[in-house]
Amino acid sequence: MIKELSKTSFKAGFYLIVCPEITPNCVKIVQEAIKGGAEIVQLRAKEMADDKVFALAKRIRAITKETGVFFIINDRVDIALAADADGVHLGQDDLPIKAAKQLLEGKTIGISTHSLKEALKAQKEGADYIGLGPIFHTETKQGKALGIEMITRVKKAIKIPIVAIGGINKNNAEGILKAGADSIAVVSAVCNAKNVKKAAQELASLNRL
Ligand code: TZP
Ligand code: MG
Repeated sequence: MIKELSKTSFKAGFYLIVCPEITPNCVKIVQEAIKGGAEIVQLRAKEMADDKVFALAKRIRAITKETGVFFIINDRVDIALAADADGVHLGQDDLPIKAAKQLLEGKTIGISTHSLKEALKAQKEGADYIGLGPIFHTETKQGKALGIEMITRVKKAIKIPIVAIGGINKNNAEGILKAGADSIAVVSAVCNAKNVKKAAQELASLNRL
C-alpha cells in the first residue's frame, strides 16, 4: 500500500540536463533549448565549487522562471533551496528522500534508479518521479545499460512518472516513450548538438506525442 504521495507541480515533459564541467556554456544551452521546447532543466554540477554552482543556479533560475520552465538541481538540497529551484534530483547515496522532503517542503524530489527494486522503493518513500537509466550505453555516465524492456517492467509496477535517461537521442526516443517512459532526459543529444535549439525541438516534439 502506497502511503499518501506528495502533490508537487512536477509534470512529465522533455528534460534537459546541463553539466557545466562538460559544456561550460550551459547558460546559452539552456536559453536555446528552452526556445526549442525544453520543459524541465536540471543543473548537474558534480565538481564545481559551491559558490560557482550557486551563481550558475541563480542565472538558470532567472531564465527558467521567466519562461515557465521547471528547474531542478542535482544532488544538492541546500543549493536547490538557496536558489529557489523547483526541486532536487537525488542519487541513491544522497540525502534520503524523507529528509529532503522535510527541507524542501512542497518542492519536487526526483531520484535516480537503476532497477525495479530501487524504483519501487523510491515510490514508497515519496519520490515525485524517478530517473531510470542508463537505458543505453553512454559516455556521460558509467553504468550498465538497462535496456528498453526495463522501462516497461517498471512502468507496470509504479504510478509516479518515469524519466528515462542514458544514451537517448532523436533516433531512439520514440521507442523509449512507447516502452512507457513519461519523459526523456538527455545531456549530450542537446548539449553537444551543433544546433541546440533544433535538437531540443526534435526531442521535445517526440516527448509530446
Ligand atoms: N544518469 C544516467 S545516464 C546519465 C545520467 C546523468 C547521463 C545521460 O547523458 P546522455 O549524454 O544523455 O547519455
Ligand atoms: Mg547524486
